[in-house]
Amino acid sequence: GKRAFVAGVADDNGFGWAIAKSLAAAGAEILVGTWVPALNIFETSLQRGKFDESRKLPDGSLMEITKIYPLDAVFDNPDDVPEDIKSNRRYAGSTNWTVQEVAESVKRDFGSIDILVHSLANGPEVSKPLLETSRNGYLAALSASSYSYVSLLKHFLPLMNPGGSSISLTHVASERIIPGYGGGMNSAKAALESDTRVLAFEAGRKHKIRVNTISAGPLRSRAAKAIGF
Ligand code: ZID
Repeated sequence: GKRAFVAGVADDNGFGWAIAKSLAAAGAEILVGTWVPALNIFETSLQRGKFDESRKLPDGSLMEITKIYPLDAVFDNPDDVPEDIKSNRRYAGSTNWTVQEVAESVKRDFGSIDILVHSLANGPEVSKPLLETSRNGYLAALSASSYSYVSLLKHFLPLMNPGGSSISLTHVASERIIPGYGGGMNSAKAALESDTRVLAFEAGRKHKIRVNTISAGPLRSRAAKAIGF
């Protein structure tokens, strides 16, 4: 069977959860990466059976998540983590959650994966029009929503089996004006799409790994509700 690492699952409402379920239904083993500040509530809800109804697979069995890794995809290694995050109460309880450390942990625990899913985005100023977006807000959107994919793929490639596949989720706002999707998120998705072409070329040649991004239709996920969709 195949093994998948799905980054960006913190409840049962988003694309990451749905993709994990489809992969589980097709027989894949599921590992997830959960944003550190959301880890506690996700693990607790899962343990208490809150997601049992939505864990149901077509054959009646429940999706098993073999392991949940804390992850913050805006940091590549411990040297990148600023003091205020290190000492933040929501982060202090977890360890090894930078991208490089998560890849190392997965390698140590399982050796290899076949499928990498990037289902995460964040734009702190998403509700601001581009004309009112700060430099920091814009760069943070790119860091969390675009470079996070470059970084994940870079660090997971060495443990991906040849013939494997990687996907991310993009947004039509990369090519059309979508008022309300501000803060540089349009730019972040345009970067994600352009990077997908380059990464497909590079990872395809070097490691025989496919790289794609899917421009899905709207889904009332937590992230979508937060921006009023
Ligand atoms: P979600 O909240 O389930 O997933 C986002 C996840 O990212 C959450 O679990 C966060 O905890 C996690 N996260 C945030 N920051 C970090 C970080 N630094 N490190 C690790 N994890 C982090 O929401 P979702 O399912 O909507 O989002 C998944 C992907 O789908 C994202 O890339 C979205 O941009 C993308 N996407 C979603 C929608 C949608 O409808 N929900 C659309 C397009 C793309 C969309 O809104 N027409 C109109 C609208 C749309 C599509 C078409």
